[in-house]
Amino acid sequence: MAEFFANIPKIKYEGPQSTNPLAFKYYNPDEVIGGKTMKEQLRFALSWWHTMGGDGTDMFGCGTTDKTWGEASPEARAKAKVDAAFEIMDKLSIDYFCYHDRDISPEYGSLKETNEKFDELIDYIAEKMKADPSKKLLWGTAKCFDHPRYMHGAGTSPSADVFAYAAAQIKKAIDSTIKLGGKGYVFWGGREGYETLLNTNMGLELDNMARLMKMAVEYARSKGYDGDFYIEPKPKEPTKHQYDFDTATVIGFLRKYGLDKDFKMNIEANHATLAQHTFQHELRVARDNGFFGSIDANQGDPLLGWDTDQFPTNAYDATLCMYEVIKAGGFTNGGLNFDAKARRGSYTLDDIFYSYIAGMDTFALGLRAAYKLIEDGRVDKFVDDRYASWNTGIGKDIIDGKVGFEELEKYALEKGEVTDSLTSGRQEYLESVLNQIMFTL
Ligand code: XUL
Ligand code: CO
Repeated sequence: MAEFFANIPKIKYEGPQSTNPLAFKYYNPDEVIGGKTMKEQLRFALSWWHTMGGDGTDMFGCGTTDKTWGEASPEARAKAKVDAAFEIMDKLSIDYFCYHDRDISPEYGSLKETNEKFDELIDYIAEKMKADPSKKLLWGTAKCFDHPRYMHGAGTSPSADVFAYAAAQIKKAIDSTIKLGGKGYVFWGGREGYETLLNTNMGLELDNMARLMKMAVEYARSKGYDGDFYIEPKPKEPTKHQYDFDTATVIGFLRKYGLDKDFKMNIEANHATLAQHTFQHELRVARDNGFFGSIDANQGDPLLGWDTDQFPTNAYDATLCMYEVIKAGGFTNGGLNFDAKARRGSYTLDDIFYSYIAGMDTFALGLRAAYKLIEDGRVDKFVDDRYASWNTGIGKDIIDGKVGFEELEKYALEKGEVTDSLTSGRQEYLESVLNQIMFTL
């Protein structure tokens, strides 16, 4: 089989002093941190759409990277993509991958033909996985937002025919996920939202979105699927308003429709910032409510208001992310999927390796720093102490449900002014502790 990256060696860990651009400085896959190897803790995944298909095309110009993998026909190209993907994963020591159905194999003349060709490719991937069992599917999904039929949405389309078509497509994508042993299935509502309420029955659209998800769960469970379903929140883009706005909104939706036992969150950093939240905020909301699942690791640009899907290089954000992941008990079925693409100007195929190394090292750094932050204990202790008034006395009585408004009024009248009960928030001090941890790793 042709080697696509003959000039790229298997990427090794050389440590923080290394200046070799094709080496890991922080990611040492088999090093044990917090009782597990870094590989087990981080569960890195390759995103098929960006890495194997994304060629730099944007609204202002054509692609800058050749992602044809040397093949002109769609069938041969799809197969070459599989070979190239497995070579990339092998050279980077990435164990997982994620895909949309159409990333694996494009649409052909009819759904029947599309499905047949898709099945062939899934069989081919299954063979490759058999030959190298270290490679696993993190999650699958269906691309129900690309084709013109989905211009008004898929599950939220005003057309019942489109809903049915989407259901058929999702059924097939679930079948493929099960076949490849995936333990995750993602719903990112590509066009599940609206442009104007003047033409939109929002109530019906949300009910229908829930109906589609319920059918997906019933179908997958009937086929023995015991993995997780994820919703990936995003507030806008492509539609003006996306229904899965942010984690809190999605949790409300899942609880309303009784989907909360089957679904967790797939949180993407750049989607968090588009919703005017920090990445850590979204993870915290998920963790506190028992919905932490998986992560799309990337970052946006604070000066731009769209989804730039940059490779994550902000070590502070990665540290606070991994802090939340550790506090959530680590990944179970989820992982860190690089839903990220090299900038249009980083156009060589070798840039795939430079950008993954950058992203993987950033999260390895984040993992190391997060454990250090927890072991150091100053931040956690500060937070515990800040809320100490809830452990005894009136605070405990409130938590235990022993007092109501009458008792609290009596307490306040007797106590008098309470400003003296407060302590400083010490934000600057805590930020300096984080700096100290980051720079003395
Ligand atoms: C789009 C996005 C998607 C999902 C999968 O912003 O993040 O690629 O991750 O559909
Ligand atoms: Co994503």
